[in-house]
Amino acid sequence: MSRILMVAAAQMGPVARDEPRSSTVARMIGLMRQAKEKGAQLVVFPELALTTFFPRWYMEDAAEIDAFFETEMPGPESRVLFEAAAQLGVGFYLGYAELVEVDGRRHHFNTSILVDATGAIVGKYRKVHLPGHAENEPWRPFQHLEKRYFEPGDLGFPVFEAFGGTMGMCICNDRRWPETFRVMGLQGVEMVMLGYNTPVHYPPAPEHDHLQDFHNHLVMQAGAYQNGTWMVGVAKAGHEEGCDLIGGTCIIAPTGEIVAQAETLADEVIVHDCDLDRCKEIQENIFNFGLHRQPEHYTLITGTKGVMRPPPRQED
Ligand code: CDT
Repeated sequence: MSRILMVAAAQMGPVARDEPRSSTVARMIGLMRQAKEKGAQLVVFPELALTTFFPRWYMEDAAEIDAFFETEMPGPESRVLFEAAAQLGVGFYLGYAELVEVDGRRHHFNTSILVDATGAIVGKYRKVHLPGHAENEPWRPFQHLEKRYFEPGDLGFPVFEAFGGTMGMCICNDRRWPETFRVMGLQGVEMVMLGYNTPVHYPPAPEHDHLQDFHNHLVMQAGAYQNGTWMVGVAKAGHEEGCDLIGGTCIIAPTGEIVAQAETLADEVIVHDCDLDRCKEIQENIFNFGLHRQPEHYTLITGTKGVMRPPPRQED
């Protein structure tokens, strides 16, 4: 039986701070319809897709911050997205800001969910690698306050049997960390979905601004190849509230090759027929983990957070 999954990457152009969620969701339903017309069974949306990328602003007022978060999913404004998906018979990956209360404590996460073609949530991931800083840094032209507004995800990197394969999720900065992919690779992942908001300008090292698109593809192509998995990376792109975000939305084969790529910085759908069995080309050969990995030599990776340099050499 063929395991071909037609996936759509639904890049979004900018979302203004005052754009109502109803308008953003209507744009997403439009993208979903385009994807369906092209034959897609699964549509991948960006990180924090329902709102502007709010960590660029320093805020202290809890109500102002919480207005960017969803307390239920589907919620009042996102329910129509679920209904449209079920009506079209397509699944989707959605990134959003999640606010949950557990044992009287409120938790804020940068979250993604996987929804099947009936509109049922079949997987959830909470972003583990939160970039940026926690306090206002006025020297920056814009802030990146993910460490202020979110806590690190508490679900690890689970994979889900859905859409005829083994599906994994991660979010934006996670793609820069090989550990993200390897933990899913060790669970036999066959397609990793990821949404991102990546500014062109990186204030701590502006000399790397011209490399943002290169680094975006470099890490996703490496993650795909080194784990023999399909990869779908989806941008929120363009000039959003004075900040330029990279595009480069793409679908990557298990060989690491980009097989489809967006051409604009606006709302745009690209698709590809992904043969999930092609993962075997890599997973059963060059990266046959069971045959070739030597985990006894990798203990530093889970035992240490920062760099552990060797002790200084003793002079005789
Ligand atoms: N959203 C997100 O994680 N963005 C980061 C920006 C660079 S770190 C300030 C990224 O890794 O793309």
